[in-house]
Amino acid sequence: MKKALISGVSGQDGSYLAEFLLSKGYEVHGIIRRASTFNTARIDHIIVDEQHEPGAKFFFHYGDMNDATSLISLIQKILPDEIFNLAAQSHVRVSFDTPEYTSNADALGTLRMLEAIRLLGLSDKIKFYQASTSELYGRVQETPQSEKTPFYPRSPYGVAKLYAHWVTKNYREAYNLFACNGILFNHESGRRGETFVTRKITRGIAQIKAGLEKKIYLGNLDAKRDWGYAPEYVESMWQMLQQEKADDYVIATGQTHSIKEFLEEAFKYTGLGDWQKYVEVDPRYFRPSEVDVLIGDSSKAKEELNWNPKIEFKDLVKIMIDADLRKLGIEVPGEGDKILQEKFPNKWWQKD
Ligand code: NAP
Ligand code: G4F
Repeated sequence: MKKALISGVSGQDGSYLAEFLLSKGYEVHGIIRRASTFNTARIDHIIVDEQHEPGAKFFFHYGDMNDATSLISLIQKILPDEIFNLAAQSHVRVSFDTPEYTSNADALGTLRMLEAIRLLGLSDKIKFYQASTSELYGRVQETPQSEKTPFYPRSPYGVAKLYAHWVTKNYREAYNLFACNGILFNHESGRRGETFVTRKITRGIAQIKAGLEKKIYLGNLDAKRDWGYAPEYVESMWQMLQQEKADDYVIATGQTHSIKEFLEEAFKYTGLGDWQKYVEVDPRYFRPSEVDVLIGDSSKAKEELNWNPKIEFKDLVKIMIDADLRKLGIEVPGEGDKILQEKFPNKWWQKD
């Protein structure tokens, strides 16, 4: 049985990836950091009471990207076949407020993980996945962005992830570690963090419908993103580590839409009418330097990994709205559910 170690297992991607690997028969170990409140809501359904049961396949461990010893001892104890490094301070706006913390966790944290593998003499035994990002393209140097496009990050988060990207590549070249960078464009779901723009909108709409809120306060509505569906994106992470040779891949839909378009689609779907009645721009959410437009070219992943996303922009909006309405016990239009049933008859994740 293969063993995987996932940092950031309590996050959107980590929780889906854990479920995906369990469906593939892996023994899955996740790193969780200590918090003053419960932070396992996204994985509670896979933890259940099996943690100490014979035959259990999912285990979590306390650790932190800012604590090298915790990473070394976990890797030594678990001896995973594959490590997925997904832990990060992943909020771009917040990285302007906590640049040092973000750099420590996202840049040096990746180095700590790589050094742990090397110092334990496991460079030829472990495969390593790094959660790289389209934020590296920042002020874009060409359109669409591919693995060959030069980087120009625009935030402390982007700069920290640039270091992580290059140090991963360096350990591949210097120590022959099987290490891949997945350059993933934005991907969303019902599990998306509540302060990212798509989820802020879909959750805000559900709250308005429930009579709990009257308005949604947002920042720059003109930015454009290449948004895909998270479960499909985590599958690509695993696919990268199953190749003959380690490499870097862009994962994207190849379509781009503005925040305004997201609002239009979302309000139309829920029948609330004109979004402008419910949305106010609050400059607090502007960024000191913005990434205006991202659109990815994932032809390499299509060709080499056979990775083809099924969920398009309009589907994604409906899936996310259905999920947020359901969470508040409100009647769900159900088109999102139908799309999921049609496109993923054998879906491996248990909740959206
Ligand atoms: P997320 O929901 O914010 O999850 C981040 C995870 O990292 C959480 O489990 C968080 O723990 C953990 N974490 C944060 N700081 C940590 C630390 N110091 N030590 C240990 N764990 C820590 O992010 P996501 O959307 O799943 O993204 C996963 C990864 O992909 C991130 O590295 C992100 O930067 C990258 N990425 C995301 C996207 C996207 O569109 N989603 C695109 C490209 C790249 P808590 O639950 O305790 O906060
Ligand atoms: O949803 P966002 O915060 O995502 P962003 O900045 O693109 O970053 C996400 O995707 C990256 C991949 O490219 C990941 F690496 C990163 O970890 C994260 O998952 O913002 C998207 C856009 C931005 O242009 C932002 O200015 O939406 C704009 N926006 C407008 N109003 C807002 C808001 N963003 C947030 N978070 N909150 C707002 O109220």
